[in-house]
Amino acid sequence: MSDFQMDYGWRVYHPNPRKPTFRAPPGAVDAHCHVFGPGDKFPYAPQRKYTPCDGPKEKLWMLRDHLGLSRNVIVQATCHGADNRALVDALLDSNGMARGVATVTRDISDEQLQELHAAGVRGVRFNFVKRLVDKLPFDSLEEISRKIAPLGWHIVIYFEASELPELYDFFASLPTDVVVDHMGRPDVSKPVDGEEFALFLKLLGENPNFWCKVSCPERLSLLENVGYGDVIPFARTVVERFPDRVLWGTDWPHPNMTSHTPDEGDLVDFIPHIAVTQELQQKLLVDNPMRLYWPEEVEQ
Ligand code: 0GY
Repeated sequence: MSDFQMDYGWRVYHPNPRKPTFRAPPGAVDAHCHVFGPGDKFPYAPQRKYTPCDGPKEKLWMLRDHLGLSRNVIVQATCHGADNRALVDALLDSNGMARGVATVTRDISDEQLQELHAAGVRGVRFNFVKRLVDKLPFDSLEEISRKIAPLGWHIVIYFEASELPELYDFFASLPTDVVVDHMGRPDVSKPVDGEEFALFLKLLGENPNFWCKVSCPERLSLLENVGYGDVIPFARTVVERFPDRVLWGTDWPHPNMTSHTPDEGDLVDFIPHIAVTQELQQKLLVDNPMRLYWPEEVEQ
């Protein structure tokens, strides 16, 4: 029994997601998901902004198989701070079928970075979403960027669309590959060809080192049904304009969702609406994530 009590109103992930209709191509990667705890083994960080339900690795592997996917990229969530033990534990249990994105502090040593690399970590995450983290100074992030660059790692950034004008130059200055979570969280009530999303497309267009996760329609949609139709034009635009730099993920176990409990079957069935040909689906689900996370298995 864990000492941690999940927050009041926290939505536990779906107990019984349906089998998707869409069959992912062989070797498909869920490139954005998390493990939470379990809290009695891997305590949540004292400075966390929320206490989740446990989301252990065994459940993640079961979900992967149920959805017809093959691999995972596990992203360190803020509730674990810079304590990557639950992440590393999952990576080591994955038989090489999971890679990780860690959170680190500026004082991390080269030896600690090497240990994370050996476990399967290939990137760090910088989080700019104010409800999730206290602000970190740019010089700290720059120092971390310099330390991880020689390992060939990339930086995952998470921010809200309204923050992009202020962060744009900093992002463009990052020295590694950069992966944007959830399309930079567009406000999908605004037009897809409007000013706000244009700035995001400009960021991707001007910086060939930038990749984008076309993930989280369940977070971005303002509709009550789960087809997430209002997100489709945004995700489809990114997939069609940058087919070789897009990734997809479930975001299991869906931290901080309040509107509904996503069924991952619906999330998989969203894919053919945003990647409408087999060629685009192959790039989104297999070729791109393999190039970024398992390059040694890909013929260059
Ligand atoms: C996500 C989204 C969220 C949370 C985190 O690290 C986190 O705590 O990323 C969110 O609340 O929007 O990608 O998991």
